[in-house]
Amino acid sequence: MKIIGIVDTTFARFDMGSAAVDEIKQYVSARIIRITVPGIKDLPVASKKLIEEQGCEIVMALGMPGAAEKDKMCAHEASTGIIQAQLMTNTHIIEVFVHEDEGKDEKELAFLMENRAREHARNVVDLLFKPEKLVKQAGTGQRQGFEDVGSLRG
Ligand code: RDL
Ligand code: RDL
Ligand code: RDL
Repeated sequence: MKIIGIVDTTFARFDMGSAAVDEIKQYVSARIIRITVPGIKDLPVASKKLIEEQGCEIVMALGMPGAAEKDKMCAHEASTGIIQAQLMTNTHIIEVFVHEDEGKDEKELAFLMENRAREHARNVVDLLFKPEKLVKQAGTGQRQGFEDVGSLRG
């Protein structure tokens, strides 16, 4: 059975990990290993450990960069670390970040965090089980959370 890793953070203000696990379970039976770390800068090594020590074939790294300038710097550093962990392990780590200032209020932020987690969970399922489904969506302006923007017309 394929193993999917889920890492999320206690810093985030919505339980994105649970949304991702719930979504994956609706589509496939895979073994899911979930861990939670304090913040986004802890995601790269946690993801790498899931791949190298627990045999995960793909990992979702979910987190919420805060709205302050230092949080955006932190998000860039975390992102760079996640990319480095992917290159070191030759394995996808799907980064699911929702910036705290992407929602106009708490309700919209919660909506976005849940829906981006669920939509990327479906990307993870497709990457692992049906990569040809993503090829069919090439160039279609997919977004996660809010509405898709679509292909160019003209
Ligand atoms: O290793 C412990 C912490 O340094 C680590 O958990 C950081 O990711 C925590 N953190 C910050 O220090 C910060 O300035 C976070 C943010 N901003 C942030 O915006 N989002 C986080 N963590 O998830
Ligand atoms: O690993 C899953 C996603 O994090 C990854 O696919 C990102 O490349 C998606 N992405 C962003 O998160 C973003 O903030 C993209 C953009 N901006 C962008 O401008 N163009 C993209 N992806 O192709
Ligand atoms: O153009 C509006 C948004 O698409 C843009 O602000 C994106 O950068 C928002 N975004 C992130 O900031 C991010 O860290 C997105 C993702 N991750 C993502 O994974 N998928 C998105 N947007 O559609």
